[in-house]
Amino acid sequence: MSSNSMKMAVGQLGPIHLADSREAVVARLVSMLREAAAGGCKFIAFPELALTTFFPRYWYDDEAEVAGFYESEMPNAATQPLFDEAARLGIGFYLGYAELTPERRRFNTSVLVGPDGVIVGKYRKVHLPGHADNRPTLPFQHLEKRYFEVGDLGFPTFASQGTTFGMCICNDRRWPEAYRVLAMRGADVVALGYNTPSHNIYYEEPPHLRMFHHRLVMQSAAYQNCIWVLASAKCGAEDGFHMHGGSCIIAPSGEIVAQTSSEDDEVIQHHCDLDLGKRYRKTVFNFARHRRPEHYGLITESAGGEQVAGQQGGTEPS
Ligand code: CDV
Repeated sequence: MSSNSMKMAVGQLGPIHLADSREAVVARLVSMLREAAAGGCKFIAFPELALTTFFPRYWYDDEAEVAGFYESEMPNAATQPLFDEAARLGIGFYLGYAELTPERRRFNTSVLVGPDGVIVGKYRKVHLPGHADNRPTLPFQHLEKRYFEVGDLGFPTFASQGTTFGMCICNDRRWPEAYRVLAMRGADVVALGYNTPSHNIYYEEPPHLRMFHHRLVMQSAAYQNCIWVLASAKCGAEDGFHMHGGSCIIAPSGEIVAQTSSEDDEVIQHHCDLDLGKRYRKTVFNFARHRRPEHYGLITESAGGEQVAGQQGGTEPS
């Protein structure tokens, strides 16, 4: 183990039901924070939208009803005990929540908090899945495109606790561009939270593929970008709507080194060697030596999905 190591944790949340209060959820987060600190951890990653149920599954006609899911300040009265306890114990954390800005803009947001209990940085989810229109015939909805704007902060990284952190949120983890930008900005650790329904409402999908794809994207991203990935689920059945667990810590080798075994509140921990990624960065993934950005322009010029110049063969739509 190199001297440049940090014990880090993932704090998975079991279900949060509509009737559960912020205060009750924060008490659960504080309890996991204490468990991680008692184990010697200096950082813990919590889930996406960690303070409420996954409300984008519900259509609300009445804006006033939706308003109750957002935080207009962070920390606030309900979450202050988590920030205070982090400062008392000297442990940093990642927390996802629904953000309402002073301009009444709404984002799916995460914050990185230092071991002094002060916010170091903020990220707003870029890859919003789902739909914006009402589809009442579905078994449940996925209305992130209705309830949030696309994040406007890009993919920033933050120096904290002797390393460099990046953040992404749930569906972002399926997109290689997110991790690549974070790695190019020097991220050693990427913290991410998620709420992933077990049932795919858009097409028939064997249930085992949900977990397979979840791990596949993060393990390959960890290796290809020489980063630690801390992935934290909110899972189990929220008022009957099931979301998968599978929270894990992934090394820059792409290997899962710790994973949860329940679909409830659970803390996993690992001594992370923060120099491990450097081995790959100096060799197989030495970006400066081997990347060829002159051939990647299309990635930022176009979203894809349409015919593009230079495409060869099979150009007729079938
Ligand atoms: N909260 C999410 O972003 N969930 C998506 C689902 C809809 C596939 C995910 O990528 O897990």
